[in-house]
Order: sequence, then C-alpha cells, then structure tokens
Amino acid sequence: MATPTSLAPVLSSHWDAERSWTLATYEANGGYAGLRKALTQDPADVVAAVKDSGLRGRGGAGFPTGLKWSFLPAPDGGPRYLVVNADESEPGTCKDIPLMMATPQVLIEGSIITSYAIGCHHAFIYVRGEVLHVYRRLLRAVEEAYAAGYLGKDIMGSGYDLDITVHAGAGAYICGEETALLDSLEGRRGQPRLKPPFPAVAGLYARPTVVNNVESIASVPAIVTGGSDWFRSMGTEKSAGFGLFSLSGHVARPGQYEAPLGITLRELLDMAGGIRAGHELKFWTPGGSSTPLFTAEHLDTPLDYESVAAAGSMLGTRALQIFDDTTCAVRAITRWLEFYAHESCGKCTPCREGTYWLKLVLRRIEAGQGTMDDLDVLLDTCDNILGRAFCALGDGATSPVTSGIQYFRAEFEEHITAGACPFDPAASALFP
Ligand code: L3W
Repeated sequence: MATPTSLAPVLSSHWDAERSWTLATYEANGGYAGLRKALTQDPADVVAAVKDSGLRGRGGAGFPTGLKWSFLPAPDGGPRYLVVNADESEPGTCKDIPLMMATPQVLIEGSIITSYAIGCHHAFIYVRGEVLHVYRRLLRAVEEAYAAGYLGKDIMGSGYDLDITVHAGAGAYICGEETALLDSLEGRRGQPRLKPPFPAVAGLYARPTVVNNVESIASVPAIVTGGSDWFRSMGTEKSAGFGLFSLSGHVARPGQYEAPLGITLRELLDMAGGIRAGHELKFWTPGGSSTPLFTAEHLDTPLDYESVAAAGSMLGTRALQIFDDTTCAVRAITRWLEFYAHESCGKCTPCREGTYWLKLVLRRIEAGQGTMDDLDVLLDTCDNILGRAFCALGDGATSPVTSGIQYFRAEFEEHITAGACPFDPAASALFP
C-alpha cells in the first residue's frame, strides 16, 4: 500500500500494522473515536456532516452519500435498514476486499455511525460469495465488536441498539447492482428491480433502505472525527476527499494506492514504479471494464468524476487496469465480453442477447475469421443495448467495445485482413 506525499493515508493508515484486522489494533490506532463522537450528536447533525463533506458513493456511480441518506422518508415507527454493498466484482476492482481484510473494524464502525444517523437498528453487510476468507474475517470482526459493546443493546451506554448481519452471496456480478442485491438478500434470485421506487423509499423488505459501498461507509468515521472541512480540503471542489485506486496489469508494483481524487494516472504510475520495464502504455480503464477505455493521451486527465466524464469515460470504482504495447486490444475486449455475457442475469433481452452476440462476434474477429461488416454489427448491437437494458450491467458491457473500436479500429481491421491475431499472447501474459 502506498500513498502520495500530499496525503497522509486515512483508510489504509494501518493496513501494514501487525494483526491490523483485530479490534485491539484498530482501537490502538484511534478506532471508534468517530462512533464515540457521533453518539453525542443528534443523528440529523451526522447526516448534515456527511452531506457537507461532499462524500460521493465509492461504488461506481458517485452519488452524494449524505443526500442519499436524507432521501429516507420521515420515521413511521417501522424498521429501516442499512445494507453495505460488499459484492465487489467489477473486473479490475480490488479495493473493498483488501480493505475488509486489513481493517474490517472501520467498516463496522462506519456502519454503526451510518445506522445511528439514519435511525436503523439492523444493518446488513452483503459480501461476495466467492470470498470466503473475507466473510470469515467480517464474522469474527462483528463478534469482537459485540463483545466490546459496540454492537447489540445500549451501545456504549447511549441507549442506541444495533445488530449487524453479515450475509454471503452466491457469487454473481449482478448482485452488486443494489436492487438485485436486495432481492438476493431477501432469498430470491438476484435480479434488478425497476427504479423508482429507489431503495431509499422501498428497499429491503419494501422498507426504507440505504445501500452504500464498503469504501463509502468506511470513510464515514474519519469524516465524523476530522470534520467536513478537513475532508473537503482534499480532492477537487465537486469530487471531495480521497479514495483507493486499484492498479493492476502491466505495472511494476500493482496494488491499492490511496490518493486524493483528481490525481492523474501519471502520478499514480510514479508511485507504482511505472509501466512494465521496456514497454509503453497502450490503454487503460479509469474505473473498471464498465467504463470506456482511455489511452496514453489521458495520462494527465485528473481522476475526478467531472474530468473523467469530460474526457469521455467514468471514474467508476477507480479500477485502473493498465495494458502495455504487447496487449491485443481485441483479445482484452473479447475477454471482458465473455465475462459480461456469462454474468448477464437474463432478465432483459438487450443485455441477455446483446452481450451473447457481442461475445460471439468478438471471438470470431479475434480468431481471424471476422469480416469488415462485423465491426458495424458490434456497434449496432451496442447501440441496441445502451440505454435500453434494465440496469447498468448492459450499458457497462458496451463501454469496452465502443471505446475499443474508437481507439483501435485499425487493430480490429488488421485481425480481419490478416486472418489472424497479430499479437503473441505470451508477450502480454495477461490474457493467455
Ligand atoms: C433516491 C433518487 N436514491 C439515485 C441512488 C440509487 C443508487 C445511487 C446511484 O450504478 C454504477 C454503474 C456501474 N432517490 C435517486 C437515488 N439514487 N437517484 O443513487 O444510482 P445510479 O442509478 O446512478 O447508479 P447504480 O445503479 O448504483 C452503479 C458503475 O457504477 N460501476 C460499477 C461497478 C461495480 C461494482 C462492483 O464490483 N460491485 O462496484 C463501475 O463503473 O457501471 O454505472 O444507490 O439508489 N432520486
């Protein structure tokens, strides 16, 4: 874990401490000071502090966190819920899982503060099914928090009660979509629901529910202790604070880098030891494979929501997958579409059929058996998915295809005219 000199690490401050995941280490590093402070405040003031901080959802969409909390209707005596989306599955995204492994208590502290702020007495952490080690670590951390009086009845003598349930999914990308997650949590097949109503109004068991990403909730304790002005002093005016950037692929030191929003890939690469020795950057994803590709011309694009959008992509989950000049763009895009076609939940036709056909046509081109018309078929298929799919999965699947053809049309055409892939897969070593 590395951090630029301009920012003292916050979320990752003691990831390297011995047994960082224990409650004792967390408390020794200032853990639970935020909860202690929050419990002396009016819940509405905690909501206001998070709203003023400018924190935006770290799960991909960047929706203002405090604003989402304030959408909950006035209490009516019935239950309301917090559901933490820990279903990290977006290709390239690897920040929530390391965070939960290193410091699960910060997620629990953030969940308690958030629950207190929104008047919730039962919170859920929905964790991706494949990551059993994370599930076990969270279960143990929740047990420790109960034993220390941070969870259960009359938390720290405040009169406030909260239970947390950790739930493991069955391993489906679609369950990272907030309403599919809620269906899965209720015991149904995970498929997205029509919105509106948004979960804030009718979520888990049709009750008002806040669904937030792990990193968003883990940022809350620091905002409560440090204050909203401190948080706003980092990042940019509209993209405040810091975040975890996951660098993977052809980079000397892949990993998670905590940095203020607005940092550039060039600066992040300086921290990560640069591109693989002897090679040049070819293309990269700013926010996971669901976000349009960037190339070397975007090395100095500030990685904040506005600048990335202005340059034609999305900040998404800050999953920076880096590919050098040995990588076949067609192969990489085909691999991603194989993923989306496999993970499409099948509920809507544009996504179910569209991702399947994109995969088939891409495989054909990659194998040197495509025709020039296939490029039009790809773009036309994307056109019939984008904005027509039931949820963001379909839209996201089109991003690598349309941006890939935009930047690498000549490479697609070369596969067709040469009747073979011009790249040696062993040289890239990422997509054997
Ligand atoms: C109440 C309103 N609530 C919006 C809430 C809404 C949700 C949040 C954002 O997709 C993106 C997607 C992926 N009243 C509201 C309201 N809300 N209006 O605000 O909503 P939305 O629809 O903008 O986005 P989303 O459906 O949450 C998320 C992109 O993230 N992404 C995904 C990564 C995947 C993972 C993973 O691995 N699990 O994170 C990457 O880029 O493509 O565009 O809570 O309810 N009027």
